[in-house]
Amino acid sequence: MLRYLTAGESHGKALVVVVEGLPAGLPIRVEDVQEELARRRLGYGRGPRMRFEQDEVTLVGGIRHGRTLGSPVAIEIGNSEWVKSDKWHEEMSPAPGSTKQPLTQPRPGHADLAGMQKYGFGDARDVLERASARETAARVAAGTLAKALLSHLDVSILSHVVQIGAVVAKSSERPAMADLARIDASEVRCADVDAEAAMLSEIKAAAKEGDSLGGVVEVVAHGVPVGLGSHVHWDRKLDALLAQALMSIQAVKGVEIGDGFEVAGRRGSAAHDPIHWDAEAGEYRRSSDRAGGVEGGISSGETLWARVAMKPLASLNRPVLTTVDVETKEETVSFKERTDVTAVPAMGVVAETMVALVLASESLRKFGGDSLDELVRNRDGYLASLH
Ligand code: EPS
Repeated sequence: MLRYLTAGESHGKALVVVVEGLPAGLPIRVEDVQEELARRRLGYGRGPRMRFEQDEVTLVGGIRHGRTLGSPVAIEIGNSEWVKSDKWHEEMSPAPGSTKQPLTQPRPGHADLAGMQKYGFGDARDVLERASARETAARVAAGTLAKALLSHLDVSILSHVVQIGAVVAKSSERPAMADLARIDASEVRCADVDAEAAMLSEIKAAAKEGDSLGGVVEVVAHGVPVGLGSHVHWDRKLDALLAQALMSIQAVKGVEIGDGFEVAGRRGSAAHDPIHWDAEAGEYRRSSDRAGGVEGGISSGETLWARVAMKPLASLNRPVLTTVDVETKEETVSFKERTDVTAVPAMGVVAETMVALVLASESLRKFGGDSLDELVRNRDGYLASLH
C-alpha cells in the first residue's frame, strides 16, 4: 500500500512530499512531475501567482537512473517567489521571532478563525499558509508517481470541468483518454465548447466584481480491473476511500460516485446496471454504468467515475462579508489576501491525483510485489484467473 506525507507552507521556501510503498523499477523522470504540475497551473480565473510560479522540482531520494529503488521517494517543489525575491523570507522565517503584520480579521468560509481558536494563534497566517491549496502541488507530484504505476496496469485517469458557477455543461459521453489533450487545451478544462464560452464570461463577470466562483469536476478512470477495494469492512470500501481522498481537496464540499444523489430519487429498476456476459471478450459487462464502476465497495471493471463539487473560494478580491477583528472584537470585513477567482479547472487535476493515489494504493494491496515486474505478473495472473 502507498503512504505519503506532504509538508510546507504556501509562501515558504518549498513543499516536500515523501511517498512510501512504490515497487522498484518504475520509470520516472523529473519532466513527468513538471508536466503534471504544469497541468495543475492551467485554468482561466487563476490569480497572478500562477503566471510566475514555476514549481521548481527536485527528485531528492528514492529514484536512481530514472527508476524507483523501492525506497521512499522524496520530491521537493521550490516556490519561485521565494527564489526571485525576499518578500516572504522574514514573514515565513523558521527562526525565532514574530510577524509585524498579524492578520486578525479572519475570512468567512476559510479555515482562519476555527484554526486560530483550535491552535491558539493570534495571526491567521499561522493557519492559512497550510490551509492554502498551494499544498496540492505536492499531492500532484505524488500523483505523478501513482499515475505512472497505474499506466503499467493499463489504468488511466482524466478529469473535465462540468460546471463553473451557474454554468453547467450539457451532459455528454464520458471523455476518453484521447480527449484529454483537447480538454487541457480549453481555458476552463471543459469538453463542451458552448459551455466553455459561457464559463469564461461567468469568470470574467465575477472577477469584475472581486467575487469568486465554485463548480463541479468529473473524474474518470479507464481500465480499472474488477476487484479493487472490498465489501468486507467499512474502511476497505473503494468508494469510501475515493470519497475521503476527494473530499480532502481544499474547498471541496461534495463528492458523488456514479449517478450519486440522482439515483436516490429513482426506482430500483431504473437505478442499477444490468449484467450480461460478453462472449467475445470473455467477461461480464454492465449495460450501463450508473454505479460509477463501484458496487459494494469493489471496483466492477466498468469505467470508474466520480463528481466533485468545489465551493467558491473563501478569499475574495473584494471582501464584503462581515467578520470580527479577533483583537478588538469589532465588526469589520476580512483582511485582503491575493487570490484566484476560481480554481475549479486546477482542482480537476488534483482530483485525478487523489483518484490515482487511491487506485495505486489499492492495486498494490491487491497484487503486491517488490518490483514493477512482479506487480504486473501478479496482476496478469489474477486477470487470467477470472471467469
Ligand atoms: C491560494 C491563493 C493563491 C493561489 C494559491 C492558493 O496564492 P497567493 O496567495 O500566493 O496568490 O495562487 O495557489 C497556488 C499557489 C498554487 O500553486 O496552486 C490559497 O489561498 O489557497
